[in-house]
Amino acid sequence: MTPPAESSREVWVIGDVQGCAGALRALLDHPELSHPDTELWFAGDLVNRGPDSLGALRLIRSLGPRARAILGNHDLHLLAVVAGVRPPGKSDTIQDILNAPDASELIDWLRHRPLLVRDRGHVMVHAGILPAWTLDQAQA
Ligand SMILES: [Mn+2]
Repeated sequence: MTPPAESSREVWVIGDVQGCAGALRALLDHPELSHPDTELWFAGDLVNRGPDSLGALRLIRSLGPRARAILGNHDLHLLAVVAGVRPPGKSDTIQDILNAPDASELIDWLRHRPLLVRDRGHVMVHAGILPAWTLDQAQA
C-alpha cells in the first residue's frame, strides 16, 4: 500500500451537530481532525434540539473553507422561522441565534449553504436522495 501523498486532503464527515457545540469542540480537538488541511464536511442539522445552537453555528462558520456544510431540515426550519413563514416549535433551541448580535451574518452564511455537496467521488446529502433521481438531477 502506498501512503497518501503529503498534500492529500482528508475528509471527515460529521453528522447532525444539532446545537451540541461543546461536543463538537471536543471532537475538533482530536488530533486526527485538527490538521489544517483536513476537510470537515457537516451533513446538515447544525442547529436545534441541543443546548448551544448559537455556539455550533459560530464554530462551524469560523472554520472557513475547511468546513463544508449542507442544510438539514432543522437548518431550513431556522431559515423559515427567520423569514416568518413558519412559527417556532415548542422544542426549538434556536432562540439564542435569533437574539444574537451577529444573527444576520450567521443567517446569511447559513442560507448560502447548499443541499448537496459532490466532490472527489463523494456525495453528501442530509437524510437521502429520491431513489428515482440521478445524482445530476439531485444536484440540479
Ligand atoms: Mn434531520
